[in-house]
Amino acid sequence: MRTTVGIIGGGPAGLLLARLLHRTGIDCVVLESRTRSYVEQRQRAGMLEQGTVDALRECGAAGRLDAEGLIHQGIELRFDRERHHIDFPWLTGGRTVTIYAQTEIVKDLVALQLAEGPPLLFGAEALAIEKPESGSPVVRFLHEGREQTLSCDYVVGCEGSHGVAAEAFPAEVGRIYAHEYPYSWLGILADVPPSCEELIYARGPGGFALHSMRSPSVSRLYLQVPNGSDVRDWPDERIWDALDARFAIDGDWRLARGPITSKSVTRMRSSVHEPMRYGRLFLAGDAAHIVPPTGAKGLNLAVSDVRVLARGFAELHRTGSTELLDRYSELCLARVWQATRFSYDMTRMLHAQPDGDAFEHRMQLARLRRITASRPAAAELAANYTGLPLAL
Ligand code: RFL
Ligand code: PHB
Repeated sequence: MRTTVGIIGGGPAGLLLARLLHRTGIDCVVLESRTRSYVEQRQRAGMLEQGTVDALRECGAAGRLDAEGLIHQGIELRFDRERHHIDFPWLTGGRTVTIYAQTEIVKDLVALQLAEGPPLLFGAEALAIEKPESGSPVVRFLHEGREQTLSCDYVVGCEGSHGVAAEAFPAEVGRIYAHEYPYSWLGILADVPPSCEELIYARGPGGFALHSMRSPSVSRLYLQVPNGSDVRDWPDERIWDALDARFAIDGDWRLARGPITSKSVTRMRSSVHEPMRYGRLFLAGDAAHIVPPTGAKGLNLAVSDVRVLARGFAELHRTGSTELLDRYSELCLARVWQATRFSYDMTRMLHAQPDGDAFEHRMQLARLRRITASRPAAAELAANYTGLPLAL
């Protein structure tokens, strides 16, 4: 098999890149190791920046998003039994965010790609990338029980964390900056209407909790738990009791309970792979960087990476110039480090330290008070949360 751009991974990054390339007449092939139903069911992100919504619209994949996405004007911060609204349009000159599940974006993109192309192979696991530094890199992959090769002009690794693409960087070229956090998130989906109109980020007794949603009848909630926690130690009652305690405020507000349909534990980490390009090989999305979910940046960063890349390939196709492709790593990393900083700060501000450090807790409350008392401090949070501009 031969193509211009070989894309490894059919998550949001790989699927959106394929769509953007296809629309500019550049041929590509997507190799996805898992099955269609697996990638369409994997529960993950839900908060989309305006730039992410724009990118999906630009490539004709936003029909359902426009009909079903929930537009949010802000978030709520809770601490010390108080609630505070952070008003995004007021603080940012009119910006909002949209709640639409990653599972639905993936379903929309998969359906379009299977109907209109380019080729998308499920059950196709990339094993290695050969000659990434040369003019004709080759992806070795396993499909239908036999090893095959895909010869490309360029390869883009969109295969999420711990991928084969980063492994193809020589040790002296690639460097990973990483940080582990001493806590995890227990995430649940529940068949109950959300008890809020906006997302609630709470620093309550015992730690962090987040109330998000998937639709008017499905809630998505997260709870800080110790690293190594097992969902079997968290029966439904224990989860609802902990959520109740962390969201508690003075005044009447109640968290509605309902049947929990899914539970999972996610570790929190930050990592950035520098550079994001080696020869004819590019990394995009989680393959290049991981952020803890507190700032809701992972999916949005994956989308901004592939927007830069798609523009670079379009410029090459149209004019023969590699100028934009040559600046890919530098352009993306500037935004990636800002999102990494924001996610780190949000995470540190809202989670209890496992050792219960009282000084650290006071620092967190002072930061939260500053944000809720000062317009410039709140505006800084709002600008980062709604998404910093793409430097293009
Ligand atoms: P993905 O989604 O991991 O997709 C990678 C795909 O590559 C496939 N693959 C391979 N295919 C072929 N050959 C191989 N060797 C392969 N190895 C892997 C995999 O099967 C998979 O289909 O990466 P991508 O496309 O870069 O997208 C990144 C996002 O998924 C991720 O950043 C977000 O989900 C992070 N995230 C959030 N981001 C947001 O912007 N807003 C949020 O509100 C948000 N909430 C979250 C999140 C992530 C979470 N978890 C579980 C980590 C909430 C949670 C709990
Ligand atoms: C989600 O809806 O899954 C979600 C929203 C905001 C976050 C993280 C996750 O910060």
